[in-house]
Amino acid sequence: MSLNLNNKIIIISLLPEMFQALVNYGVLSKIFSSQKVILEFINPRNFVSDIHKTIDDRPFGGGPGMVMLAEPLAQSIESAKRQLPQAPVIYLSPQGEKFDQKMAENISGNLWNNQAGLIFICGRYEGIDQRVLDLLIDREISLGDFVLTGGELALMCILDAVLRLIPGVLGDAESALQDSFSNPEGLLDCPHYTRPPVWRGLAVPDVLLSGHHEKIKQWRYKKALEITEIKRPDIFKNK
Ligand code: 4GM
Repeated sequence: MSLNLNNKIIIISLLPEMFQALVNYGVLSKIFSSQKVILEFINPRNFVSDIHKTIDDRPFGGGPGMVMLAEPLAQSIESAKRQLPQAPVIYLSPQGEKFDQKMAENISGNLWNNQAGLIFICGRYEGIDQRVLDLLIDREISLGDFVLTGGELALMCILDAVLRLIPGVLGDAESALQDSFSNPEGLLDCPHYTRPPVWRGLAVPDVLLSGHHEKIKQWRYKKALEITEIKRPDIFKNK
């Protein structure tokens, strides 16, 4: 049996062009141009046979909006699974488990260490036929308690959060470790300053110019605690 190494992410979407925003810009673009991670798209429209290219229909039971047809999605997922048989099939929807930094670390580690790949489904309209969820989806994730016109933007946010954690993607090896939520205590990040030392009458805190690394570390930790208590008491009270 051959070793099945795979950094491939298959995205099932009616609007694959939207992902150019993720692929072509900023530090993440390198991960794709170097083929460290490979994105592949499957458009469910390619599995529609009728001349009108129907991809959605009115919901049984009535009500506003349209629902994505089961069969083109099922064929898209099955085609993806033939390529990545071990990959989890993940659906983005407002009904999913709430995404956070822990989940980003988990998915990133999974992609990088298990090499099983990932399969994502982006819904449009009011969502997809429930039977696709029942039969073919392993996991449902939500970016937060709000509704978008499609899952694509939510998935781009999730991929950005996941892929920036892959070793070597960020310039400074430590910068991901110090982020809000990612630091060992799960606190918000401390304030940052750069040149000039005085700007519009506002001075950078002396300690940051002192060169005293231990004192700087203590100051940053104290600020992170203060900021977390003020801005996110929900996180702070669990500390
Ligand atoms: C309704 C049902 C994800 C709408 C299923 C997708 C928000 C999120 C959609 C769907 C989405 C989110 C498409 N809106 N909060 N819109 O992560 O896929």
